[in-house]
Amino acid sequence: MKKAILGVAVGLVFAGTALAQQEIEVKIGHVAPLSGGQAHYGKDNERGAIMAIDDLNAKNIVIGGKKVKWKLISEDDAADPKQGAIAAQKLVDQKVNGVVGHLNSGTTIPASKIYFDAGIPQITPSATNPKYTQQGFKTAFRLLANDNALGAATANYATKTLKAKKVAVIDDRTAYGQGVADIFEKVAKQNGAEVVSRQFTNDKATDFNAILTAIKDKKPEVIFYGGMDSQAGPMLRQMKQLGINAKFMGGDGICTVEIAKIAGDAIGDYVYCAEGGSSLDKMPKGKEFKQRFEAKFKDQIQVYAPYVYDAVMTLAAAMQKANSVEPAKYLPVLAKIEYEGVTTKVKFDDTGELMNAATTLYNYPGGKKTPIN
Ligand code: ABU
Repeated sequence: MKKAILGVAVGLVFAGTALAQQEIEVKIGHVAPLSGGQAHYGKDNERGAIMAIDDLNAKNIVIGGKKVKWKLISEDDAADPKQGAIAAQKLVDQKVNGVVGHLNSGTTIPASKIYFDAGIPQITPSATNPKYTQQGFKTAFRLLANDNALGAATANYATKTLKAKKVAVIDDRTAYGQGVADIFEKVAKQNGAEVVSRQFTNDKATDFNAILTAIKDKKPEVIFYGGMDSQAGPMLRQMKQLGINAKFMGGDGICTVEIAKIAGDAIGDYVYCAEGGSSLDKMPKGKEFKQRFEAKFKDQIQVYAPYVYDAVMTLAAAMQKANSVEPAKYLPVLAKIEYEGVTTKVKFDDTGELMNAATTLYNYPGGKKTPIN
């Protein structure tokens, strides 16, 4: 009798060991600014990734005959290109299976060389500078429209719908801010507008009185700002104090819920921004995602969380289809993937850009981010 019990116990131990051997851990790297003035964007992105990882773990996915345990490894690059490269190397050293990020173009572009050299697939859910996919890196993918679309959409709206003849342009000298401002300027000029002033600042600045005073004298009907909400918010307040009543426009970097808080009573329907995807209401699974996100985090989506969610899910879908979590094996499958995401049907062109990416314009009547197309 004792022998039989011992036999069963030994059998259970072996079975347990065998089961444990049947599990693999898949590491998804995520990089965004989790500290500094852009931490609210980074936290939002990280939440999108957490939600995806939790959903994947709830599905008991088996790849290559082994049950997968999905693990998020989240790094802070503080929106700084040097810290971005350090974070990328850390993820490579930890042998992550794929990367979602970085958030900023200024960190995503230099980091993409590190992932390319390591053969690790990378999907950015938010960096919009076109150069990212123009480097010939087969590991680089983007899940939303780039600055060519955002700059053109805002310039066309300014000149064709708002009928602006005189515009001023400011940028924060980052890869994103300067890039999107350059495209706005080019398209506005093509449409016959005069760029009466071109000014720049940086992504840490809070005092814009000198450049706004210079712009005020030129009487533009529209001021375009290439940069993030952490500068656009105080800039709007200072515009109001100086009595500048031009319309204010920007790309997706200012298209947050947070800008209404930062700008206070200087936000309104004269503030416009362009985002590289559909509005939540028009996304295939946007409404459900919004509900689940708000219930889970007791907070609103800032801007990119649904794209981050889709980026993680797209990597996972490619691994499942390839029946392998090895980057070299699933990368060719990822390049050809067709995945029905929250934000859109994900399919990449030969350079890694999202095909058929939508662009949505918003403004802020009463401080509420509201789609206008
Ligand atoms: N797309 C705007 C914010 C992120 C970036 O491209 O730098």
